[in-house]
Amino acid sequence: MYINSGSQTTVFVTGGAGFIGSALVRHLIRKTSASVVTIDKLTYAGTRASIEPVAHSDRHYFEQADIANASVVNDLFDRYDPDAVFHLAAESHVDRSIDGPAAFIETNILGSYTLLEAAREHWRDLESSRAEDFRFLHVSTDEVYGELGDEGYFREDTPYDPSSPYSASKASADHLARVWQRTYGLPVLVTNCSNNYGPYQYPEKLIPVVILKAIDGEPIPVYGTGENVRDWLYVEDHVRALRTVMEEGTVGETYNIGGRCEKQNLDVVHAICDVLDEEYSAPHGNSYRDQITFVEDRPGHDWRYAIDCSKIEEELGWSPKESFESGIRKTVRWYLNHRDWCRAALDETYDLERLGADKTDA
Ligand code: NAD
Ligand code: TDX
Repeated sequence: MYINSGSQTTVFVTGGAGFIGSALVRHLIRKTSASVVTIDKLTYAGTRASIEPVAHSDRHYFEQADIANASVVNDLFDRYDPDAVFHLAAESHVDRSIDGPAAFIETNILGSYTLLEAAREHWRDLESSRAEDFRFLHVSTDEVYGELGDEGYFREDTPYDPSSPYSASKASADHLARVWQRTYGLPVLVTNCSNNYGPYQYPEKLIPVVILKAIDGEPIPVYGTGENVRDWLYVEDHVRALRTVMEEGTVGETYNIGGRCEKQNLDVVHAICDVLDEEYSAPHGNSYRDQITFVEDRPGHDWRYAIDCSKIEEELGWSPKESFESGIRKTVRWYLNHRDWCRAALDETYDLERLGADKTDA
């Protein structure tokens, strides 16, 4: 399925007003000739400001819609007649899933089911060459595999063993997506990716929380001992991987995507503080590292994630390009230069306080 094929291609991006989705929408508008329909409910995590850079394009359409609403979703398939779906819409924050799992079940499981059914109905009615080219890319996470000890890597055949309501809901959706291919023949592909970072990430995840807490002069919260390990991937590298899998991937297959960039949380926090010390020195002249504060651990906190991404590297020729050092510098600079975007993202319901644990320990 080639997005820049001779005829005009129309793609859906669910969750296109979120962090990764908006990076994908910006990429597709700037680097391809496709028409792009962003479908997003605009929860707390989504904002049209993140797709504003491409909003002027006459190939971009925005639809505020809930993927769990079957009649609305069916109507979108009828009206736009898409050739492909990138499915990213989700409730995505582990800590929020601990406080309130219901929205995760509704969007990640029921929403994915609703979208798969609508896509199946649409695909069944396509004429044969378009039906053959149609693709549904279900975007998921490495968290479905559970946690690793100090050794080993997640591979595509690693058994699922989720630890949080978030990862259990994503695992459930992954199973549904694969089954819609095996049972009904819908041309589904699945990707499981490691932790992303970069511009436009909602300030509830580790990296934007650390940047904003640091420059606000607040304690920087590190869960537990700070020794948990994540495998970090710059968001633009993820977007390239998604396009590669959409265009070159084999239907029915799963591709793990990772940064080959394992870091302990404390090392990530130190790296951010060091860039800030260089680029935005604190008024008191101390290092931002002085603000690091160890707080109560996350319940069910997975110890280590690390992706073996050799399948996508060897079969599809993708590999991560951005180094952590340059990616984190770009990210810190972006947040420093986009305080308005950050302010707009925060409100009376959430203002960088601790989530997913007893509030008295924040
Ligand atoms: P995000 O929270 O920044 O964005 C999610 C978007 O989905 C938001 O714009 C939100 O408004 C929208 N949305 C939520 N519920 C919806 C619904 N019912 N209908 C329509 N839209 C809805 O998330 P993200 O970090 O960009 O993650 C995108 C996808 O990638 C998710 O599926 C996530 O599980 C997956 N993923 C994320 C990471 C990561 O590190 N952030 C890593 C691997 C996989
Ligand atoms: O304030 C914090 N302090 C802290 O120490 C926060 C928000 C997090 N942490 C720790 C917990 C994790 O070990 O940092 C690590 C990263 O935490 P998050 O940014 O919440 O990400 P994580 O839980 O690893 O999940 C992310 O990667 C996989 C995304 O949020 C998921 O959507 C994705 O699927």
